[in-house]
Amino acid sequence: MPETASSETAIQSPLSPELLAKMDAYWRAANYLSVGQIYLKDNAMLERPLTLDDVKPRLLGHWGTTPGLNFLYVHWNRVIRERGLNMIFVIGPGHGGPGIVANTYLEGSYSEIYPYIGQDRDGIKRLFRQFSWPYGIPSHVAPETPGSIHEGGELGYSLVHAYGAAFDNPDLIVACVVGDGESETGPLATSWHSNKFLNPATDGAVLPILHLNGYKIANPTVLARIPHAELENLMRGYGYEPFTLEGDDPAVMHQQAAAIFDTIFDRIAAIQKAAREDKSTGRPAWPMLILRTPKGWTGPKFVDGKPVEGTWRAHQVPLSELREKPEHLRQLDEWMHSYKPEELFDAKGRLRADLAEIAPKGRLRMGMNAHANGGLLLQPLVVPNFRDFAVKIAGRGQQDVESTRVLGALLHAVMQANMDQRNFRVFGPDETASNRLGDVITGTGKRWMAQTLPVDEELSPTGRVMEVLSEHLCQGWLEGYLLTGRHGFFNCYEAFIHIIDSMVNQHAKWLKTTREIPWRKPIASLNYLLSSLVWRQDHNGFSHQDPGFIDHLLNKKADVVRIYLPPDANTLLSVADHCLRSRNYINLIVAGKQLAPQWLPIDEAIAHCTTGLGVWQWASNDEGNPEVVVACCGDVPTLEALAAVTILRERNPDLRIRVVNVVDLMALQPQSEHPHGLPDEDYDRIFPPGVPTIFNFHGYPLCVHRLTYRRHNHHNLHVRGYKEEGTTTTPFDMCVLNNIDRFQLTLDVVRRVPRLAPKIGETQQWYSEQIQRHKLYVSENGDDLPEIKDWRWRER
Ligand SMILES: Cc1ncc(C[n+]2csc(CCOP(=O)(O)OP(=O)(O)O)c2C)c(N)n1
Ligand SMILES: [Mg+2]
Repeated sequence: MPETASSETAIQSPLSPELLAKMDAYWRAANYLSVGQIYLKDNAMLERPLTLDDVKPRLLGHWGTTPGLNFLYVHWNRVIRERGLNMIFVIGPGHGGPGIVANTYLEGSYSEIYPYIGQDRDGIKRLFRQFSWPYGIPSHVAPETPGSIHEGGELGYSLVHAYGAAFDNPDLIVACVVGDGESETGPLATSWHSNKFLNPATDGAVLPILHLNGYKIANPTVLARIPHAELENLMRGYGYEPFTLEGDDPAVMHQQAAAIFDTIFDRIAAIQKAAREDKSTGRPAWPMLILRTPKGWTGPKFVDGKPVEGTWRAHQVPLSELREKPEHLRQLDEWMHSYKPEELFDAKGRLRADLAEIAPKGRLRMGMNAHANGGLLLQPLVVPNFRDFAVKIAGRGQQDVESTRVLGALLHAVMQANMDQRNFRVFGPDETASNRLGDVITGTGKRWMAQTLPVDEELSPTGRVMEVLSEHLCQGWLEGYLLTGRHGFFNCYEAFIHIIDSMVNQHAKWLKTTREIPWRKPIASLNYLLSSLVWRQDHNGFSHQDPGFIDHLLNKKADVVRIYLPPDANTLLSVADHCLRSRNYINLIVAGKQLAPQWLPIDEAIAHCTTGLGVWQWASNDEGNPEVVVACCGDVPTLEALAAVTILRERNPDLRIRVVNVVDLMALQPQSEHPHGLPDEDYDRIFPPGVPTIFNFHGYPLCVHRLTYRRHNHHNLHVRGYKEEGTTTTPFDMCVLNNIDRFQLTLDVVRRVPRLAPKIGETQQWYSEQIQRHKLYVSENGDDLPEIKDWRWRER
């Protein structure tokens, strides 16, 4: 294996002089259009001397990374055309948006999607003007950009998205640019390991390109300042075969790039052939490229006497004081003329035909690749009838079941039913079995391309469950998988899903924006199951107790986010079925994995989930006229609420109690705020004005207040929930510590119902005794009181 291909190929010249000239001209055209987007609102073809009137009032965008991206794009175009490759790009330094917009414009995709940006002088003027302009297009490779599945605004997720796109897409090649600054982020650092999960026989290829332009915004990058051999060894250590391309002389660089890309794509083809035709197994060393070029290549070398090209100063807008310094305007004029636009565009402002012909055609153009508009390729998921997996309810609350285990059986069936389509995967950070979803692994296995030992179970190069101890990888792979038109399911411990808070933000933004872009077709929803919940961390304690992901998602747009807390297995089945079939949402399902009582027969469960919240008549005795509403949301809070109801019945037999359970958290919001919101009239029927509600909630209490603050009777809504009290203790003690326990709820009701005021004193006394008894017992016995552990719901 060569040390680097640059030494091997330096003497090769695969490009004919004509093609070399055309590719260089094409690159110049892309650079010209990129600079134009950043600076100009008029005089797009420089037909008259540049004046300040031609320049945008606010200069916004990023030049530094852009010429490198443009260089890559023209070279990708050549290999796509010559080899008929099915290829998409993922741009880590997505702030190089002008470059990708320029290239999709040059290849014609842009004008086909946005006809008002035509292939003429006016079109170019509009192309320039719209960039970073109010109500125009964003500065990054955004959802608006043809061919993109990745914004690249928040750095770190390029490579993981690329791999997600490549899984189960054997004909697809994903060229992924990783910024050298981006490569310092945690998610990117772990993403290199994705190659231990990519099967060359059944998946596509990812070509990582480390864009080593040496700098970030204001600093050098780590990887640019270690010896080159150390960097190559790092890449070898990650299991890649590194190639290096370094230089700044365009003519030399074009030849070398062409030679290296030929070698690299030959390697990819050979790896795939070996795996697919020769049936060789094992983990190949996939090629990757280290591209070492100056930041801001071909831009101003010096500005105000300071070096710019090849430094961090080239990151954003190198000439930014056009109004204050005439010299800057002159330099801009010189810079733009240096690309010789008159050689690139004809009199009408159209890219010259002999240059246009070197771009791929039709669907092979990266801006038109359907994989980057996954909804176009989306096949509906086959979901077997979930009723077949229902728990038979022999008396409410009389049998204990692990709800997520029941879901695991459904997911297994979903996996089997979609085996031929190969478009469904389950992702999890080493917790799929722990979350009781182990059934889904049976018969499909877990994907693993690294070494296996006899002790291993269910690891397989063809496995369809993806397990790796990186929430970032699970999230990013799933996003890439969904964005390219497939389906998936992410299971995670509740407390640790926060690790990807920021990634889900970005996905939510993507979904929100694509809803407003007609050509982007809906994709499958991103489905989360959070289990191993705050209330049942028997092994782990405080570090594992955090229900705050709910609060995090509540900040997102109402038309993107759905949050469900099914109280038992049958409601979980119904919710999961709905989520798996849905489009363009982020669905959060919060459900426990521990043995827990089961409440609703399947038909009731479906009806309950359909309305999202409702009165449990079988647990109520309000006869349409309650004195108190005991509401609950989440499996453990529901159990405690029902236990409180049985205590209240004994202590106050004539008290009219209504029990309300909430599955769909968003139903609490007014309809004006969320499409799932219950109409005010219905809400008032369930929570009658003037009647106190004691609400027992799975997560932080503020959440419920936030959702209901516009509702009537909000002042009479009293919420119990997690208040950051945790440790390794008994399940019931966790409830006690956070005051969501049955004794507390009983006392709350007595305190809030005016008719029971005379009983407050004695109930307070009773409450203290119960808590004392409980504390003593758990301290001495290390377990909950038998009457608590063995408690069962009793019909009236
Ligand atoms: C996670 C994250 N942190 C910080 C930033 C702010 N930021 C934008 S660009 C940039 C430097 C990126 O450097 P590099 O990846 O090398 O890209 P390039 O040099 O190609 O512009 C930074 C720090 C960001 N976009 N995302
Ligand atoms: Mg950089």
